[in-house]
Amino acid sequence: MSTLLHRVRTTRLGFLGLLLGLLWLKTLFAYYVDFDLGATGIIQQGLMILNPLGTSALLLSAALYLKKPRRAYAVGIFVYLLLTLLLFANVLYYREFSDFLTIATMLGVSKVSQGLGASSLNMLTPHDLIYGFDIILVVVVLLLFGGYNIWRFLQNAPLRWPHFGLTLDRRLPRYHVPQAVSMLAIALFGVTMAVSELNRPNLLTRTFDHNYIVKYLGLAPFTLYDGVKTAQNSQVRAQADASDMDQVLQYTRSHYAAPNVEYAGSAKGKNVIIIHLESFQQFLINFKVDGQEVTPFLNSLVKDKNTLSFDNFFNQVGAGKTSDAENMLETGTYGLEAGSLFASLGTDNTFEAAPAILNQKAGYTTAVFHGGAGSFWNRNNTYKSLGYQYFFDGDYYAQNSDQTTDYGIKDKLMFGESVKYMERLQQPFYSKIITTTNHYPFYIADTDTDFPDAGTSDATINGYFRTAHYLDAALKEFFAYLKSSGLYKNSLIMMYGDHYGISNDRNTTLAPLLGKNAKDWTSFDDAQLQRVPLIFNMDGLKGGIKHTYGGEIDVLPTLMHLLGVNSKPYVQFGTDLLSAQHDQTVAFRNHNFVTPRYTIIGSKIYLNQTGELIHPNANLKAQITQEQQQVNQELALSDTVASKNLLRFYVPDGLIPIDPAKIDYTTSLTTVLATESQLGNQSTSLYSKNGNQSTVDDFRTDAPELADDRSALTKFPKSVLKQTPSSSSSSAAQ
Ligand code: GP9
Ligand code: MN
Repeated sequence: MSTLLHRVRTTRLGFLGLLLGLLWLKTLFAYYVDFDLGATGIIQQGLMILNPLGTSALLLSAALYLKKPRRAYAVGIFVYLLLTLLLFANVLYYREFSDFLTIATMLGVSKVSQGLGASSLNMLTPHDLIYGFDIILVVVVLLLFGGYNIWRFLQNAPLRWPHFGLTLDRRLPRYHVPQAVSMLAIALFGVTMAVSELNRPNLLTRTFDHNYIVKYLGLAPFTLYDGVKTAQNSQVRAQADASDMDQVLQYTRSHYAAPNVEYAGSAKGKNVIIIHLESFQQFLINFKVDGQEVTPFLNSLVKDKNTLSFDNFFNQVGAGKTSDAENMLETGTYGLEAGSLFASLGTDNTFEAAPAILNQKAGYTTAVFHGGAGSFWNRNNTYKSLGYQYFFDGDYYAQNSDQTTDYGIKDKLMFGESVKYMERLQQPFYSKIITTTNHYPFYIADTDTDFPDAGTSDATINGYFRTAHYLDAALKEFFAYLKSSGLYKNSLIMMYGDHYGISNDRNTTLAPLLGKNAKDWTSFDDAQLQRVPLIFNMDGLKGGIKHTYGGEIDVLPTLMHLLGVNSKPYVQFGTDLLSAQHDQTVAFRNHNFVTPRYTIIGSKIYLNQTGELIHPNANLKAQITQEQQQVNQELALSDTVASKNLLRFYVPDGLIPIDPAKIDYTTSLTTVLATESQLGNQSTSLYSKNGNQSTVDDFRTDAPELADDRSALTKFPKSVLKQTPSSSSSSAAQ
């Protein structure tokens, strides 16, 4: 021990080692006490414990290369102070925003950047002393000695400066020691990177969650990575100007499809309840395992005379998966070629999104319900940019470990617990419920479903039918609630599958269940499986199963026209599925595409009817080339809109640009309740209309978790009740 202390006091390496140790401890303290990183399992815990070491050691090792001892120590101390400051600034920021500081926020250029305002300082807690105790100690001692020296100076006595027993190590570190230390640090960082990639593939390319990057790689790498991205983005943006919109508008205006009079406005003034069916593919509809329907409820719903559905409707997501689907549905623009638009541009881009348009043009209250971490896919920021007034994320739901799967609380509980919030929204509302149980790895306990195992060699496929069956049962319970509470008659319910659940590499195992031979399986078959459901249900809606070809990009104009809202002024790349002018070419994010007759994969052309690979004559070839060009143009224009943030230059139809900084999701509940009580008997919430009585009792469920104790359905979690509503968001609600 004493030799260790001696080393710290007399050698550079020892001193830097002390700084590294202190940084490590402080960071771990922050990880466990202040940040809610949600590390589960030994690998994640291990990575989280190790990740502060590599980068800190690498940065501190810079001090080993300097010849001049004073400079070397100064650099070490500078790096130490900088990393401590970064950590502490993040601790304060996280307390307020449940997110990490981005470079844009630090520079004050981000739209949500209040940065570290006075309110962050109000949030200081006594344990924050941990982050600065060493610095404070050094400063206090120096000050004391300063006073002591002034006194000695007056006495004419020689001055004494405290040196804490520290002697500057004037020797250069031994040959290759600096290099060895840096290499070791890099190796350590490399190991955390590699293990992270194994545990969470595409961590950086998907950047779906700031929490994840910090949990796996650490705070400094997050800041650096974010800085590089910000620099790239701002370079592209700086070159953009309003004239870049011309080409875009030329395309979207000429591509516009007018509403179908049979449907236009048929859902005018109704609530919109969107149900996001996680990983749900169209082939599940009417599919049987062991003679049992996987989705009996949806099967019957599709046959209902009030249901309009599409069976040639495709998902068009890229690497942003769920977030890409949400982006297309909310904005009518495509996701990005690489990564997730929500994650990389969602915080700062300007959007013309459904929540903002419906709120401003048709008086809708807008809200999302999602029983998982709000930061996933950067929803906590992007939803603000889209104009969502309220976001009921995982904090608003009971989160006992037996009630959740990997991505959020189980669907039956999710629907049940959402009711107590939904009934308090002013009507009409535009709302979205994100289900999560039917997500890879598709696990559901026997206590939650008795659906049979499909018996293939792939547990993922077998699980998929069980979780889909569970989701179907949850939908049935929710629909029953909608009907008995009376909400049904004022609402349009829209359901969509976001993307595949069974990935292409598993499709050959699935093939026999679909009546196909695994040997004959081609990329044509993979493409056909990208169909997902799109279902509208409403009392009095003109029902039917439409065979029109279309994709997620087409939903927004379709929905807006059903609601009687003009879509023409907005930049949307899809067209109304019900319109006679609807464009039936479905572009995939990788530029492949499907038309009612052909499926084009790279240079291959398949005939849809037979799945045959065909060799086109000159005529067909020219036609397909032209269609390919249009697909490429549409994707490229959408990418330009996103990467250059072009919608900031284009304010259509008097749409008031959203100020995300005015939206605060920690007060979603309290603001909704305050609005309801301010409006008094003008309030249009279901709760008010029901004579200020909750309709929660109308929700019936066989969820075992709620069999003996239904309190989660009625009680608001304490933490979400104590937030005081901000005046800005309560006025936005009206
Ligand atoms: C989590 C859920 C999953 O919130 O939306 O996203 P995915 O992995 O499907 O993209
Ligand atoms: Mn998904």
